[in-house]
Amino acid sequence: EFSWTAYYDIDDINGFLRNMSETYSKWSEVIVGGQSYQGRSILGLRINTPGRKDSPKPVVFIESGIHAREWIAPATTTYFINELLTSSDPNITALRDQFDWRIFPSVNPDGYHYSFTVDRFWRKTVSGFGSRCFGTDPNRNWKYNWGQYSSSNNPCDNKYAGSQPFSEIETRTLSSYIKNISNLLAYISFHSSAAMLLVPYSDSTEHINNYDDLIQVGKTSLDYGYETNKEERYRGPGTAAEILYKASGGSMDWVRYTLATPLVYTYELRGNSFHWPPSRIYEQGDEVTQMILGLA
Ligand code: 0X9
Ligand code: ZN
Repeated sequence: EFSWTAYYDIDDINGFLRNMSETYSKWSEVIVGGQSYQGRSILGLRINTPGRKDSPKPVVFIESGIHAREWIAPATTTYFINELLTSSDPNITALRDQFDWRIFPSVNPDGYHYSFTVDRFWRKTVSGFGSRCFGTDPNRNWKYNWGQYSSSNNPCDNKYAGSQPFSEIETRTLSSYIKNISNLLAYISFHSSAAMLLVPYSDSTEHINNYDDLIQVGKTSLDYGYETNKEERYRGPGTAAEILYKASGGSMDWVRYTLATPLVYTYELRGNSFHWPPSRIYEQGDEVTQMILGLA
């Protein structure tokens, strides 16, 4: 039985998605966002309660677990799905009804499985498995200013950007799925464990045209989060270049640049070098739920 007091491998997460889609089949369906090197499907859940027929709801896309070892990201994402579908809190049912949700708990399923079974600190994909060094950092592989900052051209490096932009089937297929979404209002990416909120672009200190709005909305989100955890304030919101480090080839920058999506955020959740006690997944699940409410 799936719960939020333990971490689960990819098959269990996908089982949870299927289960939810069957239990709530009127509102939700399993969606395929792409494919992985080892032949897995990148599964997500679409939640779209009936609205007015002539006006499609704005889409909110949640990308989680692009880095394999950041286990709290998929765990809080499934927690959030569960909240959206089962909560009777009027704030949450209103949140559920407000958007057309596309939620992907684990967009690097091979890497995630590898981090479960072989190497707890695996970050990358597993493409080229069998070579002395293998795997590409999927958050350095997107086709926007590829290979510039915090990126390596050495396959042995944890931040290997790949042989070329979109060399990875995961980023290639997922990006084309995202491109085909109309009405994309918000793109949210979950990582750990820096406890910060990042806005585009990650490789420049320049501020984009709606930077002030992004910061204002982001602050409200962080206020909601702090109200819940009352323990640790996230840094930011700000650009990675200003509050973390310059990095290129990330998903959020590609989405913002290519699709001009108005609201694009990366949350770095809490934790200690990617560890977060399973007994406390609930806390970060509630925190993430509130932070998304704050955004909304
Ligand atoms: O370096 C990263 O990819 C992220 N930090 S992590 O420790 N989780 O690896 C920050 C990414 C911020 N930049 C973009 N999303 N482009
Ligand atoms: Zn990460």
